[in-house]
Amino acid sequence: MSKATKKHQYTLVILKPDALVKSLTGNILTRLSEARLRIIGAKVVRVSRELAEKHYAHLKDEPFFDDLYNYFSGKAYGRKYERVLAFVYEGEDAISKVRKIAGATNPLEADPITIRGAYGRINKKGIMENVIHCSDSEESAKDEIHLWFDPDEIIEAIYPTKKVIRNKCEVLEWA
Ligand code: IDP
Ligand code: MG
Repeated sequence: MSKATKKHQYTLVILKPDALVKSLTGNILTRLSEARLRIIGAKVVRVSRELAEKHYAHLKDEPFFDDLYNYFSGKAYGRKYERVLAFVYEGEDAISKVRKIAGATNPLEADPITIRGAYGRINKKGIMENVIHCSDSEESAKDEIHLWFDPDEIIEAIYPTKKVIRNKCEVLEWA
């Protein structure tokens, strides 16, 4: 790809509960580090139904959404795994680079050398347990980062913010 077509982008990466169950955190972060991107936000999150419905708004009305929520929230694996790790990565062509390393949505169709191809599976309920989420476009990256992170949880001001008063304290919110 020529230099002129490269785009500076942000992308949301989530290590889903199956990544934690399979003890893949270090492995996945190492693979992602090969893309030469920078982490500008990182945290552990318990996924509420509300957050899952907003994050997967395009799947909310699917008959498998309850099972998808059970998986994505980690409830399927018990209390110890009711969490995900969320990251914001920044860099040239961040979205396509991470999607390439992650692989196709369906782990059975994903290239075996990708994260999903190597570690994903389809569970008994038919849900694609594919280990990692990554934004698929600049528009969805922006929406997802707004949904998952507050401005002061990201090391750089990447989108417009506004100051508001909450409990007598001045805090930053997305504008
Ligand atoms: P993506 O994660 O590759 O962006 P999406 O279509 O946004 O793919 O789906 C979100 C997640 O929902 C998938 O990663 C997978 O875990 C699950 N999923 C999507 N479609 C299906 C399906 O048809 N059957 C079972 N699980 C699905
Ligand atoms: Mg998606």
